[in-house]
Amino acid sequence: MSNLEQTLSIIKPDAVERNLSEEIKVEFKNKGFKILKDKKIKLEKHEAEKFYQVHQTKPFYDDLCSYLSSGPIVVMILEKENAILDNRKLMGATDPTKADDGTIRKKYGISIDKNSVHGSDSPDNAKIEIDFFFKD
Ligand code: IDP
Ligand code: MG
Repeated sequence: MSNLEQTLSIIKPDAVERNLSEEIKVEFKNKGFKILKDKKIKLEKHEAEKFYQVHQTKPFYDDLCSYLSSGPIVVMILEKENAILDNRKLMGATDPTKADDGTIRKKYGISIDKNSVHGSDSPDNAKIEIDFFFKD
């Protein structure tokens, strides 16, 4: 059965600042993802707080929101069969030191907070996150 999905991907400040955006886009394209929309933006802290509100009870929430709003990011809608799970696989584990070889976080991630990419974790969140950035 076909399961064409869209997911929200973010290239985080640590990767944008190291000029890795184009290289990371190639990683997605090489795995069959179509980049339907993309834009480079900078979030205000209150916007990052809204985006990450599911994490608001976590001890790292404030640092996480400061970090995501610390510099430009690239947000993208990726499309592919099983895009949500396949993007999570391509990203690798949250902590780059635990990520498998060949994953984006293993290759580019610096630390658990500066882990270079975000990807939606479920169909519901993919819709919410795509709307967050691309609803006109
Ligand atoms: P994910 O990005 O792999 O989905 P989540 O658990 O949703 O991971 O956490 C969101 C983001 O919060 C992570 O990408 C990472 O940047 C940050 N984060 C997660 N756990 C920790 C932690 O224990 N310390 C610091 N930052 C963390
Ligand atoms: Mg997550």
